Amino acid sequence: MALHLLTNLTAATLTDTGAPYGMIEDAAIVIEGSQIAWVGAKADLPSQYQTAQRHDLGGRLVSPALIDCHTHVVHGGNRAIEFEMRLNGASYEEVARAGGGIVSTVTATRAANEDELLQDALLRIDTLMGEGVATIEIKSGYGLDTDTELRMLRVARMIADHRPIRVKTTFLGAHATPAEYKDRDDVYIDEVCIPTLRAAHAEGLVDAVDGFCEGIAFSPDQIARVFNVAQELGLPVKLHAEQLSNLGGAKLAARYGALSADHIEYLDEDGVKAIADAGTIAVILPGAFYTLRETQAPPIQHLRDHGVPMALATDVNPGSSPLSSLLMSMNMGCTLFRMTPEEALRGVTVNAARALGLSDVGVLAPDHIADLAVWDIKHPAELSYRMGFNPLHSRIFGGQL
Ligand code: DI6
Ligand code: FE
Repeated sequence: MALHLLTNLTAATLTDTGAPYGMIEDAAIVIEGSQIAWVGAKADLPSQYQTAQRHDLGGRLVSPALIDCHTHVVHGGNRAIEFEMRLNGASYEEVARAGGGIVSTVTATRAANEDELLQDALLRIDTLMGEGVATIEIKSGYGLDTDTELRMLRVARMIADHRPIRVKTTFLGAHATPAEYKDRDDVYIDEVCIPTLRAAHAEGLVDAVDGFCEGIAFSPDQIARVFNVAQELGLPVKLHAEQLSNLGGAKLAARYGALSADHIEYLDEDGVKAIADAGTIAVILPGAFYTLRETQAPPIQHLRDHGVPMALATDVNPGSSPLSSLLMSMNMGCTLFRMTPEEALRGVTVNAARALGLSDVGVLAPDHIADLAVWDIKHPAELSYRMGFNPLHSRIFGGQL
C-alpha cells in the first residue's frame, strides 16, 4: 500500500497531547492507503517510515479536515426576494401572503427534479469543500411528502458520487406541516412523516432521524412518536431543540440517547444536565442566530461546566441560515457566543464527528481516515479570527494526495 510521509508542518491533532489543540510542532504524519498510520514529532518518526514518499508542507498547519454536522444543503430555490421584501419594510404576514417562508422552499423543492436539486446543492458543497470540509450531514425536510423527501435523500447520497466528500443523511420529515395538512399536524405525522421514514429506511437512505421541536413546528409528544419509530428501526436521533423557546426538546432527545441537540439558545441548566448525562453533543448554529437577529445566546458556560462537548455547524438553509461557510460559523461562534478558537476548531472536527456518530474522522490519530486540511497559517486561532478569508492550501480526502 502507498506510504506517504508529510513533513515540515505543525499538526493540530485535536487529540490529548497535553498541548492546546493537541498541537505538535515540527511534526510528521504518515498516511498508509486511506488511513493515518502515524502522527508525532518528526524526531520520533519510527525507522520503518523513513523510506515513505516524502511531501514537504512548507511549514504549514495541518488539521483534521472539517466536518459540517448540520445542514439543509439540498433544497429548491432560495428566499432572496423575501429577504429583500422584509428589508423594504414588508411585515411577516405580507411575506407569508406572498407565498414566503418555509412553504415557498417546500414548493420549490417539490418542483425541482433530482438533477436540479443536485446541481444547485453542488454549488454550496463546492464552497464548503473549498474551506476544507470533507464530511457533511444533509437533512431532508423540505419535501414533506413521500416522493420529495425520498428525492432529497437520494440527491444527498448522490453528492458523494459526484464529489470527494463523505455524506451522512438525516430524515427530517418532522420539520414543518405542509399546507395540505394545515391544522392537522398529528395526521401529517401519522399519515406522511412516519410512513415516509419507513420507506426511506427501507431504501437505505437514512443514517439518523431529526425533528423540529418548537411552537411553530412540532410538540415533544409528536416528536416522540417519530423517535419511537426511529428506535424501532435502530436509527439514532438528533433534534432541533430550544431554538426559539424552551419546550423541553433537549430533555426529550436525551431520553432517546440522541447524538445531538441542535440550536439550544433557550436551553436551561436542567436541560444541559440532561444532555450531559446522555452523552448528547450540543450543536451550536450561530448562522441562524445571526440571520434571525436573535438575542438569547446558547448556554455556553453551562455546557462547559457540565462537560457537554460542543460542535459548530453552518445550518445552511434558505430561510434562517443562508450560510455556506464553516469558517464564518467558527468566527461567529467566537464573536457572538464567546466560544474560544480551540472550542470552535474542536466544534468543526472532533465534536462534529461525534454529533454524527463517527469515530474514524475528526482527529489526526493512527487508524483514522486520512482526511486532512492543510492551511496557509501558523496558528489554528487564525481559522476563527479572520472573516471572508480562506487560508486553505489543500485538502486530503481519504489519503488521496
Ligand atoms: N430551524 C430553522 O431555523 C429552520 N428550520 C429549522 O429547523 C428554518 C427553515 C426555513 O425557514 O426554511
Ligand atoms: Fe437546521
